[in-house]
Amino acid sequence: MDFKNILLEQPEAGIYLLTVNRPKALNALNAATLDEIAAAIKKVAMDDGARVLLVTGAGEKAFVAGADIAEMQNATIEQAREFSEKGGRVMHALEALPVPVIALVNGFALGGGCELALACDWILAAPNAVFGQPEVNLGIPPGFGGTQRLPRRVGPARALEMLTTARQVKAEEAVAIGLANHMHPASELRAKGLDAARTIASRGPVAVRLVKQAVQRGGNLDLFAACALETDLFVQAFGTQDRKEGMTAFREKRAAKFRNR
Ligand code: DAK
Repeated sequence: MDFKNILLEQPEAGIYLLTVNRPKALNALNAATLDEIAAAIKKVAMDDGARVLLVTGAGEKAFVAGADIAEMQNATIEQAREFSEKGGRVMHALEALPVPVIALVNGFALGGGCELALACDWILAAPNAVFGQPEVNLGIPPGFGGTQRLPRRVGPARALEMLTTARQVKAEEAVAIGLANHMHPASELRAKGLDAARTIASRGPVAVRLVKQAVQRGGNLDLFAACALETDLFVQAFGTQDRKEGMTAFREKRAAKFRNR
């Protein structure tokens, strides 16, 4: 695929790396970039061999510094709605990918950039990572799901503080409040992301996909219904060849050879 604003690579079998690639604008998300991210997500979603998607930003300064302020400055109300819906669809599609998605946050993750990171399943942060929802400085609330995903990640009180004051949160604090899972030196961030991706790729692929489904869908249900959902997914896995292979390999004291079947 011919992308102008992103890179989509496959550094290893089953592992995709999406890089937002507009470093001169600190990787700000304009409409064209959102379209390309949507196309990349579709490609990963349709690849049966996909195991993990890593998402990062080009350059050393920013993951994504937000929605493109220059592009949206003169938008009409109709265009604003269109843009917000487009961004919303991209974040949903990312979140709904059947495989885990890990954000590698290597600098500013502000506004739409923070929302992009939040649509990923978890975040690894470099020490220079800065998270924030500065939209109130521009006279708008977040438009790509920040008011919904941030409180679900860090709790309503911490989210409301960030959303209403525009206070920026650095990497160490992000880890402390559960916004990011781990902090790694900038020079090691990509390698650590690949390590995590490799580990996931070595596990039972059907099981990994079902785990993601259980956590995401179950989070919107009461505990009883969520545990019933877990049982359904467990039973679904039990009929697979991979389940038989996993248990046989354990008994034979060898590594399992999973086939995503
Ligand atoms: N959009 C466009 N360009 C950006 C940008 C952005 N969000 N952020 C940075 N840039 C550009 C700068 O304009 C500059 O371009 P040139 O002047 O060189 O042409 C270049 O990137 C380098 O930035 P700086 O010179 O400012 O670099 P500094 O190191 O001095 O500062 C900074 C870095 C990240 C602190 C600063 O650039 C900054 O404050 N950036 C804006 C951060 C921000 O407010 N981001 C949130 C945007 S609001 C909506 C739907 C969704 C949203 C909004 C509306 N609709 C429904 C319409 C979402 C909103 C947001 O994301």
